[in-house]
Amino acid sequence: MHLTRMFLLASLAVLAATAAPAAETNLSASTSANKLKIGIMKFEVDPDLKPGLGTSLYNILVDQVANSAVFTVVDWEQMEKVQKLVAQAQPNVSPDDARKMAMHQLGIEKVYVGSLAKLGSKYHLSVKVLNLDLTIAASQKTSVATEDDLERAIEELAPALIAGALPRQEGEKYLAELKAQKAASPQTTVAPPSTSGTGSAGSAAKDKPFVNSLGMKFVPVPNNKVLFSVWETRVKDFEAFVEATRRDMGNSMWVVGTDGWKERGGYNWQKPGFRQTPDHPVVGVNWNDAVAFCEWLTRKERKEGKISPNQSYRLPTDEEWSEAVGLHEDPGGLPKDKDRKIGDQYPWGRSWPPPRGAGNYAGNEARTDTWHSGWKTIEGYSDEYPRTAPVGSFEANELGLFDLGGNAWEWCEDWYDGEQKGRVLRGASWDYGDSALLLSSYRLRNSPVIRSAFIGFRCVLVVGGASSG
Ligand SMILES: [Ca+2]
Ligand SMILES: [Ca+2]
Repeated sequence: MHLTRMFLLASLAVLAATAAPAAETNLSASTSANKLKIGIMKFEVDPDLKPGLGTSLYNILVDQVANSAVFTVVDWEQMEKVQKLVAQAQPNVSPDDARKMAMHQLGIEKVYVGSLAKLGSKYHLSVKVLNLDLTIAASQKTSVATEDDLERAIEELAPALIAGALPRQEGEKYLAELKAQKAASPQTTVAPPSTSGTGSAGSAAKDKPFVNSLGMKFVPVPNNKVLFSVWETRVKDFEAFVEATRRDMGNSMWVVGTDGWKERGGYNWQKPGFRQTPDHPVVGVNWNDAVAFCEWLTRKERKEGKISPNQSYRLPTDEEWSEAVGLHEDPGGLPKDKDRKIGDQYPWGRSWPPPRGAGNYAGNEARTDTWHSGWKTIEGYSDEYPRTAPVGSFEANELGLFDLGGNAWEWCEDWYDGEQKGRVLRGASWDYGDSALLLSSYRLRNSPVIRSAFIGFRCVLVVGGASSG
């Protein structure tokens, strides 16, 4: 018991130490070198509302607050991690006290807590700014008639919320400056969705893909209402997102070494332990990062008129991914129930070992000086890439999709099972060489907060007015 407690306290110290230095009180928000540190908690959402709705609103608020350049943002994952450690180390403290202590440890001065409920036919959105002692510093509320109005609603609340977390005079100054800025630069007119060039989203075909603002290409998949990105999301695509949103991508992730796979400090998506060019698949992104990328891209391209208001990016569902890889499974049911059920189909066909050029898996080439010697590689197979390969280095499948099998594991939207602890990943990756795990029907599951050098993602574009599943 004693040891556990000591470990927890030590972990807490490490977490607090890795956070940026604590903000000083009464600092001026205009001195960017010494920005106020603010925490943003996950939104509390009525359980009967659409899953993911709260996360979308949370991500928009994070974007807005980060883009205001007034605060340093600490996300809910880190807040909750520290809060949990406090609670474990000191089981007698109340949840409120644990939150206060977590805020203190992280050097946070204010925290946003949001909630969303549906009463009658209206959606009620409320966001409060809490002080370090959890008293309310400011609060904003609004009601809207439809789910589609919520994004705009939180965007409209954001300036008041940002001002509300600042000392009063600075808040007023911030709002006045924002108003002046808006008056000086009238909104650019929104062009209608592009229908020229290589094809609009509505008429995309294998030989006429829809090309989005980042140069990602999308093609249809039979029995699907979505277009699939032909590639895994690339480093350069993800870089545009991180630059625009200043998302905190952390400084530790799972990487392979001679001692196996471990979470190690000093690594992130830009530095996963091997060389990545802009055209390599981004790895070291957790499920939440991938979802935030899709939501950012949706907002960006709707504003630009690149996609229409009823089109959106998201992760593929488990069922959609199966169709993309040519696996026709019975509809419905949990991914767990379909795991390895079709036992003779691989992304390249039915043969084992894979034929030459089947994809980027762990062949003999993977055994480099940072490889764990106990890790399996495929007997009788090798490709040119010991780690990730630039997207599209291998042949596309018959739908025109590259690297569904191999290269990077791909996050899907679904939970693996009813426990709702792990999200589904499909397709295996550069470090996998076990025949059972390379099956098209194999499902890996992982916590949505795990960042690893073998995990990336692929986006789909929802076209038309159909709602997602
Ligand atoms: Ca390889
Ligand atoms: Ca892949």
